[in-house]
Amino acid sequence: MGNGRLSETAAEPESAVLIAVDDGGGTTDACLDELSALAGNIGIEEAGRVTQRREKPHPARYLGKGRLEDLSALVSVTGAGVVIADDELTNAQMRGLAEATGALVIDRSLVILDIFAARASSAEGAAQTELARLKYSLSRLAGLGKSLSRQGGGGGGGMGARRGGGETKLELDRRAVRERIARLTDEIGEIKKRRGVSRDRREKNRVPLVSLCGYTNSGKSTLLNAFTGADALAEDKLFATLDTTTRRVEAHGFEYLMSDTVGFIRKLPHALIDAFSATLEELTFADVLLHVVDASSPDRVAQIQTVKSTLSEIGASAPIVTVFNKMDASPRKPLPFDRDSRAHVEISARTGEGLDALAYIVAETIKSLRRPLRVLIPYAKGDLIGLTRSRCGIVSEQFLENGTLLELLADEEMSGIMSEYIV
Ligand SMILES: Nc1nc2c(ncn2[C@@H]2O[C@H](COP(=O)(O)OP(=O)(O)OP(=O)(O)O)[C@@H](O)[C@H]2O)c(=O)[nH]1
Ligand SMILES: [Mg+2]
Repeated sequence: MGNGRLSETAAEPESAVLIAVDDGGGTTDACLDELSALAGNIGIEEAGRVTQRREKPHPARYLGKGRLEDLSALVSVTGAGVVIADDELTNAQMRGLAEATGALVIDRSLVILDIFAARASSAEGAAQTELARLKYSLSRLAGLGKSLSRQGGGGGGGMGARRGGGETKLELDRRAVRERIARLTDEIGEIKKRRGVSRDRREKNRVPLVSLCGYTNSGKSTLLNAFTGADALAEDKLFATLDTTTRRVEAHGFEYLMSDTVGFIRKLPHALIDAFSATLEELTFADVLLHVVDASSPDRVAQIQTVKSTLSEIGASAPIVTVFNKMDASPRKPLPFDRDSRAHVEISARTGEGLDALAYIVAETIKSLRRPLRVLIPYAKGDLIGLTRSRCGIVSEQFLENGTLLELLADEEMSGIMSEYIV
């Protein structure tokens, strides 16, 4: 499919008016600053902003009538060719905004999808990104038929509308999109299967997995590089990393894997979370999550919240260690406190400050992890049974001829003590 990105199709630098609904949560400015940076990543400059205080977006126009008139005026005064909404728009809202302003109307999700498309370099990243874009556009194509025949293909409406030219073409598009979605879903399923195999191997070898997670641009890749001597791409760009890089680490008598993957952002499009399941799954199999926070960001509290809710959305539930990064950039004190976090550590991935402390905390956290174990303890070792009862979680207990068969959850130390009885 001709899947032209916004950044490719713009003949010259575009400028855009950003619009947002302010629900009174106090984060609208930060959201729009971020949207402005996102747009900048695909070559669209901010021409101005229109916000409106209301509980939720208007169903047909996103903004209320009066603010919509202000928006139209600002679009014509600035000559902006694009309007970008901070929330994912419905077809009706895109249509309403396009009719009122005459501009190309897009939303935050489409901008993020476009950045992902520009960054995807591996086959896996490309497949997942394309799947996300198709899922996004399919939901729009589905509702666009009527409006397009009425508008003759003009006006806004994102990728679907810009390419669409009538119902027959749309029907074809829709079928082609569905077929491609099916093929990509198979491809990604294969990737997952392969991953599953290597994960099984890892489980057998009992090498713990420590996964970096965090807001985009918080310094995850820089940390992986500083910590393990890896050469993962680290850049002052949103979503520099779309793939997973994993490195083996040996520190404080422990061996573990550390992996770096895609960062999060507020309002991450659902189509992306769906499509990136193969990559994000890595986080759900982690034994420890290192939550990397850009301590120098004025937006850090909201960023921590976003990361935590995204983690719970994808089902990642391992113990969290909060890593306050960029401490060299004189962050404001006191640092925010996350009550769900096991430990906090302050570092600078850039200068290397605090990395020893981090290595120590990771080792301590791994030591405290309980892993499933099956042991057969001879009846003569009654004292060991007693120790097991007090120190481990017992899942099941069976009295056999030659001893007690236990399924239990044991930490590192207890696993060592019982190593000779493992069955
Ligand atoms: N001052 C300072 N800058 C840092 C530090 N760590 C990372 N950075 C900078 O922050 C920017 C982002 O770093 P990355 O490591 O690419 O961040 P990331 O979390 O991997 O970002 P994505 O992959 O885009 O989600 C880069 O310009 C880094 O040089 C730090 O400790 N101090
Ligand atoms: Mg990165």
